[in-house]
Formats: sequence, C-alpha cells, structure tokens
Amino acid sequence: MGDKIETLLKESRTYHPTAKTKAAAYIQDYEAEYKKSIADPEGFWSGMAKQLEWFTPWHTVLEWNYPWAKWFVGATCNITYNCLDRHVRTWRKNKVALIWVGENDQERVFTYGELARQVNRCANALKQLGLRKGDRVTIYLPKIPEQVVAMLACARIGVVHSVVYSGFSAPALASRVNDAEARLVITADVGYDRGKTIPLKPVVDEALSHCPSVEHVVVVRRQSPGWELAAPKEIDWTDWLHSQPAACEAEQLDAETPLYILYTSGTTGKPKGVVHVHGGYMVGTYATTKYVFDLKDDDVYFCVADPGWVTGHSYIVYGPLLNGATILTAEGKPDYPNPGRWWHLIERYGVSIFYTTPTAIRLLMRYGEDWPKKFDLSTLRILGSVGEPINPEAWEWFHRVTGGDKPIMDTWWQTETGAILITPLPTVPLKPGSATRPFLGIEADVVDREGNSLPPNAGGFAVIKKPWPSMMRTIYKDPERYKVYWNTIPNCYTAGDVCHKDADGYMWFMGRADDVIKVAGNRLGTAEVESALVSHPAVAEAAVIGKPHKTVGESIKAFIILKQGQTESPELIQSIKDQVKAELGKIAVPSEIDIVPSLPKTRSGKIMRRVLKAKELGQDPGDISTIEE
Ligand code: 6R9
Repeated sequence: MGDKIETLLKESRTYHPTAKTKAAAYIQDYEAEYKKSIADPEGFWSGMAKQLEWFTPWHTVLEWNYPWAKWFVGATCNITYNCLDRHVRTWRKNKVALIWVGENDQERVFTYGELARQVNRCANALKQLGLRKGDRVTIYLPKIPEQVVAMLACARIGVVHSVVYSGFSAPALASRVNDAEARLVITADVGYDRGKTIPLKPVVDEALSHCPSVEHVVVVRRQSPGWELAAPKEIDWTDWLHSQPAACEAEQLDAETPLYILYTSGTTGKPKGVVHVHGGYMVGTYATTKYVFDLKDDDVYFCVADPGWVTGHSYIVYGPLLNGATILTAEGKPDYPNPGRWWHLIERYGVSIFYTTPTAIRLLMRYGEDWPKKFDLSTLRILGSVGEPINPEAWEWFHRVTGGDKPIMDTWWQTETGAILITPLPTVPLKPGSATRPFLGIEADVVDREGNSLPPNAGGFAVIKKPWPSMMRTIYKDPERYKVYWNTIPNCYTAGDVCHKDADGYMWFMGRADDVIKVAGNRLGTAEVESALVSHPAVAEAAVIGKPHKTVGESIKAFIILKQGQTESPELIQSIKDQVKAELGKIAVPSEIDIVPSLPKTRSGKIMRRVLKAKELGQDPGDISTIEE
C-alpha cells in the first residue's frame, strides 16, 4: 500500500469536461444540484422515485428509526415492472435490452419484449414449483442470460434471490444455501473459462448433500448431449420454461419487500447476507445509472462485472434495465482469446459506456497500447471504474488509450450501499485516483474514531451521514451485525474504508480499515481464508494479510504454523492451497504461504494482522504494546 498512497498523494492533475461531454450531460452544474439535493434529501429522492412507476404512492418518504430505515413507506411497487413493463408498453418493446457474447463468440440478443416473455415464463415456472413471496432461491450460474432471467423472475413474484458467484466451491455454496434456507437452486452443467470447461453441477451435487431445505434443482444444460438429470428433483431449464405462458403479472409488493440477499465478506469467517428491498434499491440504482453514466436511449452500455457480485446486480441488471438501456455482457476474461477481447467488443457493438475495474485495466496495460490501437473505439463517450482504488497510472493509461477525452467515473460504493455513493458525474472536473464527490442526495465525510470531521488531507474513516434509499435494510438473520455499521462511529454509517478529503472536498479512498481485502476487485475476508487454511489437517494456526500487488491490487499472503510433526515441503504447500480452493474457491487461494514458528497476538489471543503486514512491507508496526508473543 505504501507506494500506492504515495502516488495518490502526489497526484494533482485535473481534467475538465469537454464541450461535447457538457453538451450531452443531464447534470450541468453539479455543485448547485448537489447543494439543493442535500438541503432536502427526501425531496431529491422522492423526485427521483416519481420518475418510476408505483402501484400505490407512499405516504412518507423516509421513516428513520436509527439505525433502521424504511423508504417510500406505504407504497407498493415491483422493480421488474419498472425494468420491463414500463418499456414493453412503448417503442422500447423491440429495443435491444441485452446482448450476451459467450467465450466462444456465440451471441444471444434479447429485446425488452423477449426478455419480458422469458422472465414471465420463468416466474410462472417458479410458481408451479410452489414458490411464493418471501421464499428464497439460490442462483449459482455462470455469466449467461439465464442468470438475469432467473433474478428478474424471482423478483417478479416477490421471491428473494440469492446469487452465489459461480467461482465459489461446494462448502461456500452450501453455507450460503443453508443460511438462506433456499427451496430451489438454479445452476448450469458447466461454465467456460479461458477455453476450459468448468463443471458446476457436480459442485452443486456436493453442496446439496448438506442442504436439507432444497427441494428442486433446475439445470441450464449447455453441453450436448445433455447431462443426465435425476427427476423429479432435478429439472432441465428449457423443459421447465417450455410449456409456461409468456404472461405473468408483476406481484404488487410493499416497497420494503426484500428483493435479494447477497452474501459478502466481513471481518469474521461467516459471510454476511446483505438484504436489499424493491422500492429504495430501485430508486438508488435507477438514479445513479442515469446520472453517473449519463445514460441515453441510443447508448450501448458495457459492464464487465459478473452478476455474482453486487456490481452485476446493480449495474448489469437492475440499474440499466430500469433506464431502458441496451446492455452488453460478455462471458470470459479480458485477455482471452487475446488482449484485444474487450476492445474488439467495443468496436463490434459500438459501445458508448464502458464500466470496468482497475485490475482489468492494469492487466490490459501490461499487454501494451498496440492492442487498443487496433480497434475503432470512437463510439465511447463515458468510462467507469469500480471495486478498488484506481492508481493514477492506470487511470491515465485508460484515459489515453480510449482517446484522451472521455471522462472516467471512478465509482466508490459497496454491496451494503446497493448503489454508487461517491463518484464524479460526467461534468465534474476529474483528478486521477480520486472518486471525487458524493452523489446527489448523499452526505459523506472523513472522520476520526469519535466521528469528528477531519481537516483536508488528514486520513480517517469514510462515513455517510444520513440514510439513503438503496442502503441495505439488514443482514439476513443477523440484525446485530447490521447495527455495527451504524454504531461503530456515532451517528453515521461507517463503510470500513480509509480515506482523506483534499482542499476541494475530493475524496481519495486508500483501501480498507478492517480485515476485508480486495483481490482483483473480489471481496474476501482474511478470517474466511484463515478458516479454510486451518481446515487442512497439517495446519495448526493461520494468519492472512492482503499485500499490495501491481496488477490485482492486493494479493493474499498467509502465515501458518504447522502442527507438531509436520514438515514443510512444496507438496505440503500445494496441498494446503488445494484445500483453500476446495473450501472457498480459486479466488481465495493465497499466492504466498510462509511457514512460521509463531504469530503476533494480543494478550487476549487475537492475531495482530497489522503487525504481520507492517513487517512484510518493511514498515513501522505502530503500537505493539499489547503484543503477547
Ligand atoms: C462495488 C463493490 C466494497 C469495497 C469498498 C472499497 C472498495 C469499491 C471503489 C473501492 C476505492 C473505488 N471499493 N469501489 N475503493 N475506489 N472506486 O466493489 O462492492 O465488493 O462490496 O466491495 O470495495 O474498499 O469498501 P464490494
């Protein structure tokens, strides 16, 4: 982190919006609009909500019973009504909603009309299996259109979806299915990754031997001949939808009805089931997608995320569909089959908005500028970055290779926040490496542990001062864990990020203040990885840190104490890595494992990861007076 902080602190360039960007933008004067919005946030948000359709209106915009929020109280709505019906009624019925490109270049295109029919068939099929409002369905699919269809179909009838990233292994899947007590799992036979076939159904089989709540498994079969399925519990997706009618009314739901649970990593080993609801989440994702990306009807919007993570939920599925956008989504990696993959897709589909991650940019940087130069990128007009701090070098590179005049929206937010909170709008002057200013209606600050606002350039904790519509409503089955976000620093929501504000009020995010790490933008908890490590029979104790990495932002380094009688060997290290892969998934495997005789601990026995990290980076470990060993 040392280098990164230094380059961030030294960064001082400012990029002003071009006349073209200004001419197109919805929001011309951010400062004025922002002031207005925070003078009356409820007025701002209800104004946004009125751009959408509700079955019955709210009587109260916000009911704030610290730290519990209810937005649009008394209203009924359905997010899918606004994603689909609102468009299908108009000329957008035949507008392209979704273009999907498979790893092998297979293309599937859905108009709003066709997407609505698929969603309705799936919703009817869910009903036929007896699923009702409030039931939970786990979606464990690769990045294919069925993932989007299944999410919307659940939402259509008030069923709560829980999407689990398809890179998670069987035990990780099982714990998420069990926490949600899902009645149904929707999966696929296989996924594809860099030309390799990744079996998914066997992972589900293994997980489900520990999941008593699951009654049925629906399988999207991509391989031919199709894999054998064990009827009646296992059902083929195509057969399941085949005989269903293409019409299904959207259930009229109270605005506070849960829409989904998404599990994310925290500071303990157990993932947290973040709960979002129909009404507020709809308003937050709609407003941010519209203004941050300045989305217009003729845009082609390409977001590289996977719906297994929150960015895919909010900015592939819900936000863009609420805006009636044409969405491009592509299976596979940015450098497969070659590093021109994404640039090629931008040229082929005339992409105008491109939302990606710092890790992907740094990866593409390594292949050089000749790759983007080979393609016509002139359709691009707005760029986006998310998931981790973007270092100014990567920012400048991204800006240069895309023509040097497209604004980059460095969007800061979290699974818990539901929607983007700190971000430029296209007309805001940009400083590479800074997520700039709060979104309209959002009051943010940098404070010390007591909640005192800090002067410019002093590092502290990023906080949000007031509730916002797309905030999580609770942690599933664990309200105490929800309260922690609002009780850590008095009177505000603590994000867990370290940050400073400069003299212009621009926010510079530096990484997490807790034991959460971002590896290639994927969120992991050090405690989760540690518990996977100690599940190996040779490991007595483990400590994990995130270590700055040139490409993926942070890499995982583990320190372990072996059990007595065990000796270090390359085979043992490999088998420990395999164990983490089996417990959690490939993304959680440490890139380095050091065998150590002891670990620094407090007198109460807590491992002091910050001491390990400081030592690893050759920095001052700070106060170590509480250290025991
Ligand atoms: C959307 C998402 C949340 C954590 C967050 C922060 C980091 C996300 C960032 C960023 C700096 C940005 N983060 N965007 N840090 N600049 N533009 O990534 O959600 O997976 O829950 O992670 O990601 O540390 O606290 P999630």
